[in-house]
Amino acid sequence: MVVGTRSELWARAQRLIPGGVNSPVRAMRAVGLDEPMFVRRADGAYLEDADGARYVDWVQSWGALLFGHADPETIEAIREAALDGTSYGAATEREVELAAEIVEAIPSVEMVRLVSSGTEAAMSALRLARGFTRRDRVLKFAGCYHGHVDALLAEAGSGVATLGIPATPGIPGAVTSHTIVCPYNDLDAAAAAVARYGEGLACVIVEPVAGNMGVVPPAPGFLDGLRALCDASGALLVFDEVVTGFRVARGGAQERFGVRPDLTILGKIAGGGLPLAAFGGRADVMQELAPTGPVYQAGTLSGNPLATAAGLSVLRRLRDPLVYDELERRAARLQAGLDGHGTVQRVGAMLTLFCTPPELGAVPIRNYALVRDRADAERYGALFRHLFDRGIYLAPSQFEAMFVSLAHGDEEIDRTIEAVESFRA
Ligand code: HOZ
Repeated sequence: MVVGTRSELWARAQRLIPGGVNSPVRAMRAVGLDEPMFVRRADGAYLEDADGARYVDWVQSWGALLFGHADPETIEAIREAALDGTSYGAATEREVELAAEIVEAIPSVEMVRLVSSGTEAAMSALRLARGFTRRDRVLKFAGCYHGHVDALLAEAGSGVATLGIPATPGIPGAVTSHTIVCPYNDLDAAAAAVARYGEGLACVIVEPVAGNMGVVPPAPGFLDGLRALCDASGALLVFDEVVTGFRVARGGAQERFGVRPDLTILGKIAGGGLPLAAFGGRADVMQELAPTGPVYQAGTLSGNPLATAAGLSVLRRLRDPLVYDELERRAARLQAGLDGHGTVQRVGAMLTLFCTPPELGAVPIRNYALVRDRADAERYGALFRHLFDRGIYLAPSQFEAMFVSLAHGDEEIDRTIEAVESFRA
């Protein structure tokens, strides 16, 4: 089914969809493109656009795909499920199976509820933290992104950072007045905020490895320090593992760094590339949700049969430790090839090549202010276009990550490294 060339689609899209896209970063303006890519199909490590051009895809649906596009096992699981109906809005066996798989994998999760998007999971986890503690305030970190939840868009990463939006109209001041923002990796600032607001603090929410300002690893002691601050103040510690869950380890960043949050937000890989997300954690907190408790949360498509089938087909394969050994090997090979072309920051199978000026060399970037200061978004745009012209697709923003999958072989990795080596800005 061919409906139009990229340019034809772009012309129509702009008349029909605000900005021509359904999520702002996709417009690719930040990397200097006049028209975004329109994807026609994809397989393994490759995307094919509406004009038939093929690209090595380092976005992989923003990290959702660990086995690459159109993975045969996932497709078969979805096909089989679809034959029995696509949505019931009722309880199913597969959602119990998926919940069991998540509880088994993620160290701190005792109970879990399934929803349809990361934003929905973050919004619900925040409500639950507030309902459980009977407190309103939330502490977040600049450059972290937790979906487009009103209270959490303050100094947010991802598309908000890409477009340089300082504050979004449409969010009442009363909503953000409960949001406190600290610099990432700054435990002293977090401690000062907790000392000041601790009694009213419902939760501290953090990406345990930041992925939405580019990849910024947690400094040694940062996550443990947040755990201690929460224990002392009675606030809940919430890890947003939408990106890191099942990626940096089967049990996410909490397994890799050995810190147990009270609540965890999951998405992306958990749904095997279909719209599914989840939030889970301590049983006593989760039991506060309706219908056992008073905190309301609901959704027609929650636990959707196709999404649970896809999620199960992926998560069951992650029990094999070779998956993570192999992801680590491939990501390390990519990192080694990119080192020397900017600042490469990597945790497991996620990394960012920050286009730091050549005269600076590789300099560690530990927070959002340093990302803004040291990473040259113009230079990243030039690198993006250089690679795009050579059939390699990076995230169309400096404030995102490259996601390594098991579909990326040495050939795709080496081709990417060669293309980066040929870039001269
Ligand atoms: N917020 C997503 C990346 N962190 C972008 C999603 C999209 O544009 O599809």
